[in-house]
Amino acid sequence: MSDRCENALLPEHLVQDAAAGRSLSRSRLTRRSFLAAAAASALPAMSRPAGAKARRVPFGGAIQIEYLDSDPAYSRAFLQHCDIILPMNELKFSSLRPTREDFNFAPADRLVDLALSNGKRSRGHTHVWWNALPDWLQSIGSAMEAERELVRHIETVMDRYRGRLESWDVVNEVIAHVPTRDEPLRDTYWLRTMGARHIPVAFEAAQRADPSARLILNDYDLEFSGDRYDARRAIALSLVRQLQDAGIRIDGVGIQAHLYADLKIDVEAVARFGADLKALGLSLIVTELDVIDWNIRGGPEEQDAAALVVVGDLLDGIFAAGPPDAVIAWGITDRYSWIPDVMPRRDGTPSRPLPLDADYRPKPWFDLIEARLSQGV
Ligand code: 9MR
Repeated sequence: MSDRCENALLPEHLVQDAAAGRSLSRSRLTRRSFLAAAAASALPAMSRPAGAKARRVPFGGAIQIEYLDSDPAYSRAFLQHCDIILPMNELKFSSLRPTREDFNFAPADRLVDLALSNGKRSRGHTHVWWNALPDWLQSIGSAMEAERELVRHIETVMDRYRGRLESWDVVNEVIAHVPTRDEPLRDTYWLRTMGARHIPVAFEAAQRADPSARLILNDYDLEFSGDRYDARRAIALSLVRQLQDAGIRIDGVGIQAHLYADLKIDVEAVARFGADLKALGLSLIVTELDVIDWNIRGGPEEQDAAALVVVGDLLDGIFAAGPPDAVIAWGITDRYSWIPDVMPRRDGTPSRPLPLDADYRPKPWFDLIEARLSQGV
């Protein structure tokens, strides 16, 4: 890795770009969500388009291995509703690398095989993350040794799944939660040990290992209204530009879309973000869609109504710059989700984060997604 890359990702460059990001040209957009929502809610609750093939933009879901055997309806729901099925946790560093010597591919293999043997597609999540790191890795303090381990990891994993995982979240959540001028990037093991150059190093290794995979920078809180979100979007754009300036390929940005139902999506800013990325040759992909309804008062009807607005607004922003690579939910049914564990509803009633409810019935917002993905606009 050249010095150029190292310098190109110094924080001050990021911050300069972050400020410039706010004056980017505004793209025109139409607000379709309410019309589409009205049309969608006229559909009978159980009706689904004939199947995945009818969609112009693929829909996917992240699957958890722990429920495959205990709940047969679970995998059936993924097979019925998804074009893309990806392992939620089994391709993370700590799952694949319980020890330094060994790679534990069996659980990920099972999920990727489930997808591909049923004519579905799959993708990889994720190489570089601050979380899910084994202790043995975090005890490595030398930059050179950490880089060797990172590159070996990416090369081995992508080599194994070459041609089978169509895209990879090469880096996940590298932007600071609350970015500042001095600290635009998140304080992680990788940043502390290797500096910001772990980002170009990871993308370069990924490109070498599987040139056919689309390489994605994935992050959260890229869709709401407010300075913190503006800054996070600007830093994402800055990272893309800096990678490109250093001659390193990046194909898209993943908007995780863990959507707080009580926050306002900045539809125009998302549209502008998508347009700016498009101008750089990149696309958007929605990677971890679910709805956080902990602050929504009332019952299922109010929860689903709030979810419909926030999902509709997100789709308006995303589609304004053209169809995304895919829309992927972080699960499929309310029966299994991380949200009630981490952000339970204040009144103790069940959360409703996912496209299907706990009895596998589609929500109105899933009908809206179906409509938009089928139309492709
Ligand atoms: O939903 C995932 C949960 O099952 C895991 O225990 C956790 C730690 O590996 O990761 C969760 O998924 C996260 C994803 O990998 C990155 N974005 C935030 C997701 C929710 O925490």
